[in-house]
Amino acid sequence: MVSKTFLMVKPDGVQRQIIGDIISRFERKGLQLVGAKLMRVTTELAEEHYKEHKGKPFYENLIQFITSGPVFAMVWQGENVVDITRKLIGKTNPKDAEPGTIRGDYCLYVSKNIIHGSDSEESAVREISLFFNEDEILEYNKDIDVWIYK
Ligand code: DAT
Ligand code: MG
Repeated sequence: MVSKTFLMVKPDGVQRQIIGDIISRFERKGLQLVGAKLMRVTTELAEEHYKEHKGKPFYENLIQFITSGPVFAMVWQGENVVDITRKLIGKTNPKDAEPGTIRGDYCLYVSKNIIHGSDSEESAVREISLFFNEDEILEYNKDIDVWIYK
C-alpha cells in the first residue's frame, strides 16, 4: 500500500553535509519526496516527538542533541515506505547497522545516528502532523513511476 512516512536528518547529519546523499538514497530506491524543510526543533516539539522515551536514561541527551542545531525534516511517499525506509536507515545502534545502510555507512554511536525514521504507519501519521502543516505536503505525479510501479 502506498503511504507516507516522516524522516529527519538529525543535527549531526546536517553538520556533516550529507543531506544530499541521504535524499539520493531514497530517490534512487523509487520513493517520492513530498515535503521537506530545514528547521530548528524546539524543546517542546522534541519532547512531544520523543515522548515514548521519556524517563529512559538517554532521554535528556536525546532532547539536548535533537535541539542542538538545524534538522532537515522530510515526508516521503511510496509502496511500503515505512518498512523500506527503516531498512535503508539501518539498526538504531550503528555498531549493529549493516554496511550499505545509512547508519551502517555514516556513524559510530547510537547518540549520533544521523537520521530519524517513523517506525510504524501510526507513528508516521503522528510525526508528519507534528512537523508539517497540510499545505506543506505536495501531491504530484512523477512520469517515471510507470517504470517503478506495477
Ligand atoms: P530509532 O531512532 O531507531 O527509532 P528509538 O526510537 O529506539 O530508535 O530511539 C530513538 C533515538 O534515541 C535513537 O535514534 C537514538 C536514541 N537512543 C535510543 N536508544 C539509545 C541508547 N541505548 N543510548 C543512547 N541513545 C539511544
Ligand atoms: Mg524510534
